Amino acid sequence: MKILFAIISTLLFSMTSVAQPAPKPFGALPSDRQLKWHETEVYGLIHFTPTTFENKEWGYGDADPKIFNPTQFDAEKIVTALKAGGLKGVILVAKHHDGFALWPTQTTNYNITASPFRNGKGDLVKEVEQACRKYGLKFGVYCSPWDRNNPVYGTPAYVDAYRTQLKELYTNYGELFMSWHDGANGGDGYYGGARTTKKIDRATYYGWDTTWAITRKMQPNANIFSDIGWDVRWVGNERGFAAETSWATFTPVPAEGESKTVPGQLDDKQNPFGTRNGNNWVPAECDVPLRKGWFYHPEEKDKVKSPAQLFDLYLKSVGRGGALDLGIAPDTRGLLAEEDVRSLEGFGKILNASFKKNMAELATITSKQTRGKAFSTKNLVDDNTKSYWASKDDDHLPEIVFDWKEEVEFDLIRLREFIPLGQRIESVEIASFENGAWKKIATATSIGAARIILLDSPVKSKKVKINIVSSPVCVTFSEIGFYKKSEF
Ligand code: FUL
Repeated sequence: MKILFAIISTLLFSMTSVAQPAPKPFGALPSDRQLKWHETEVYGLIHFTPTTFENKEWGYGDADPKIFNPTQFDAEKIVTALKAGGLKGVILVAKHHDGFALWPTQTTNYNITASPFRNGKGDLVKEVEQACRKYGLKFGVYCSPWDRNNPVYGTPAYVDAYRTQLKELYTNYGELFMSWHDGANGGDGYYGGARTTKKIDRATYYGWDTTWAITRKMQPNANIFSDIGWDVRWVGNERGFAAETSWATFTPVPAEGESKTVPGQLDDKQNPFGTRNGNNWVPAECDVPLRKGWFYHPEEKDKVKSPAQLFDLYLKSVGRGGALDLGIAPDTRGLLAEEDVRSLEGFGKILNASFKKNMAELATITSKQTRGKAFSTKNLVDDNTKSYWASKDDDHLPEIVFDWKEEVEFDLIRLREFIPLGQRIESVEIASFENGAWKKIATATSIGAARIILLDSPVKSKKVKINIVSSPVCVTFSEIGFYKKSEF
């Protein structure tokens, strides 16, 4: 008996010890902070300052703080409307180019306490932050480096003040998921009454390395956004979409005649595409206003994007491995206009209904190249991005087959790689078995965190296969899903 027990345990031990280890990581990898950012997918960027009351896009920096008087401002109403739209985070423009700080900063008198808002005792950053915490949305800040109000803009004293502003924002508003730094820099402005033009040297003036070291230290989970990264890159347009092939890895290209890339000084033609085998993991954020402009303008009432347009942008941003950052513009009451609320709600409904049910859950899923039990095809449909299917080391071009008892109808296919091991797949092909033969229905490149394919028309099928066409290493998938797009 003892001997039998010993044999069995030796056998079991040798079986587990030969179990396949995880694939080796490939290329640049995401940090934990970036992995959390990928889960956010859609978030809002709120622009609301005296510029709203001036009906402008860029305040000159000379607006009287008294015009900032949103008598019905209600952060919870705004945040709940965003939540209904499926947004999972909010970035508040705490200071735009006009220099007006929405919190009681020590660095300038040009701030919320000089306005009638809450009788000069308000802190709008706090109100939005608290509403986000209450309704479970992540919170982040945008603090414009360009400041058209500050008299010392252009001197080292301003850079100190800017860093102090960031420190205040990093200290008093809990954990931030993003620190957003726009690229508009220097030019004409009020500058304390000088009404002049100030030019700065983008390469050296702000000392971004020093500033972002502060971000890392004080807010280690905040993703730093700028046109070059560090964590998240600008997609290269403000229309809300990435290129069809958009790699999460990126090596920024210096502007012509420059040897170094610094924010505001790069050749951004590469940004929509990323860089295959780039030096760092820097996925694209696709920013676009819900209306025409970033700020509210009453005359743009009929320029609110429809739920269908938003869903299209979702497919071209999140569905291309990036995120959608939607500009939200409260009106002078301090509320979202009715048409904005309706559109967000419609978008949220399409999202929810479209991705409610993964039809792959009903299929028998097989692959000859499965790496081992721990990497089973079951992991493709368990709704858990931490588990994944993987192929064996030598199987770079595996095939996965989905068999259904009953015919299914779908027009959306969502693929997710297990990105902690890198962006491995170069291209895939998807085919449906029809009348005794495989018929190609889709191809895709650059999978990464998510690749969503919308077919030209719905496919009805009982058998579908996905095969990798090109990959330099064995591959992983944390999800494969088949869905039917819902109409609004
Ligand atoms: C740009 C700014 O110039 C716009 O006003 C807006 O804030 C947009 C999101 O970023 O750099």
